[in-house]
Amino acid sequence: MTQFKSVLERCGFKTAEFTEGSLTVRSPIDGSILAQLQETPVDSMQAVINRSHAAFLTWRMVPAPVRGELVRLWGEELRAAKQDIGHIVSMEVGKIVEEGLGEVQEGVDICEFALGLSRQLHGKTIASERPGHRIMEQFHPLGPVAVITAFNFPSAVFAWNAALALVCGDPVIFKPSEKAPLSGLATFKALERAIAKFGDRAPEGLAQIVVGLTPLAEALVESPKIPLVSATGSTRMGRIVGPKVASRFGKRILELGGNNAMIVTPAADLDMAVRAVLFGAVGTAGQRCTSLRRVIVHRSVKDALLERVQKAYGNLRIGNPLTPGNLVGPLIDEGAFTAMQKSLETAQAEGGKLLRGGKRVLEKEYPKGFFVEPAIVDMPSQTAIVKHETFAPLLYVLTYDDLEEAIELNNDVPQGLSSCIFSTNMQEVELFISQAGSDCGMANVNIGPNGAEIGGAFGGEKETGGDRESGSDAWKQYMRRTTNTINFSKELPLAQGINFG
Ligand code: UN1
Repeated sequence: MTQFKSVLERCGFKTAEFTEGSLTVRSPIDGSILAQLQETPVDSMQAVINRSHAAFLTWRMVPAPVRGELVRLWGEELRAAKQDIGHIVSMEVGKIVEEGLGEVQEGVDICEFALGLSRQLHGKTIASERPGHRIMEQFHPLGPVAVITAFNFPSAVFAWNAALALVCGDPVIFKPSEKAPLSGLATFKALERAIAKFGDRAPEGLAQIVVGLTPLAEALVESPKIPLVSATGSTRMGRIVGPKVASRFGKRILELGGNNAMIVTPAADLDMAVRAVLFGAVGTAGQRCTSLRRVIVHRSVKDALLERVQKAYGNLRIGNPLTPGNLVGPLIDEGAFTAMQKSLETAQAEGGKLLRGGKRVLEKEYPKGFFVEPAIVDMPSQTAIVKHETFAPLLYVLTYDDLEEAIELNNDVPQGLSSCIFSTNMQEVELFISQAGSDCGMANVNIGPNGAEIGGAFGGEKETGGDRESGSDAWKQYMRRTTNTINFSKELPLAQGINFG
């Protein structure tokens, strides 16, 4: 515990900040109290939002490449604090050390991406049909951006959003999950240090964090002064946030549930597929929105694949995520464990055969830690429970005979985040990534559904929300586009050939 205190202190926490508040933060490893955080009063939210708006009026006038300098500094701070923030992520969320560090690395990467982007926020020049006219578009800063994140990526998802928002000229208000506010705070404090180094070019209130429960998020979602709300979490949450933001004509980025599948064809390299199944279904204890939930395997290779997968599962080390060599940490809380048990029961009632796993382990050592054996269930068909996202290491196996059928199964779920195919047959691969193939936001070939790089656009279709964040041109959502038609002739011709008097 004293060691953890010194990690927090190195990350910039003052003792009173993590010892005197009303919000209890516990470690999922052993249930111990990590911090008592002060909560942001709900009645201060209007002031927070007003400060952000005032900061916007200054920040939008700072040239974008200068704004890029701020995210460069943030990236440096994250690099320097990588071990400490990664450790906090492990303690607070139960990720193994490698994955805690990987999460901070995503923050570093997006800062570098955003730095380059700060010189490339450009629109197009478009040919006009009228003589002596030119059409061009500009991207202008949008306004304050609210970033509401989930427990499972408490550091990276804030960084994805904030790095882009800041170079785009937008202030940010961050509401981390109440289940993992410490990792968010540590990431935010790195940004504060960068802002301090950046100096008075950064207006007061450029980046703010609010710590507490749902009413804080509600204030952000409902405020017409927040033109963009970026929210990551469950589909249930998205169904509340989406319509509320839409009713005031705000923009939103929703990153909701996933139900990600892997198709394994007779032409697959099975060794590679097994490794991808392992990281996909078991990594982060199955608590990524991109975690592998379904394997759709060709009947002819099913036994061979399952034999190898089961063998690999047998070698998994479950335990304290801070101990090197352990690959599976605890679930976030008891609720997650109960939900997994319920899904396992339902799956078996729907005809599934439990091949292995599902039991709670290490109960004696960690009476308050919910460690579980990753489960595999062989399903006779894609029943109701398989279409439901269970946020735990629970993998369903489905069998197919021809590829069209496998693609149909891949698509026949309400969620549309990520998907993948393992095949060395180019016809199978091309079909899977074609318009007649996977309907997901991400369709991978010979890699698993999870662990995306920040360079690509991240997000999915259907109940996943339909939006994109991180790389590619996701930045455009953090800006407003103006189309400018400029007449440099001495005439006033109308478009569409209209003659008006
Ligand atoms: C999430 O689970 O909310 O692709 C995000 C991945 C990570 C991000 C996951 N880069 O698995």
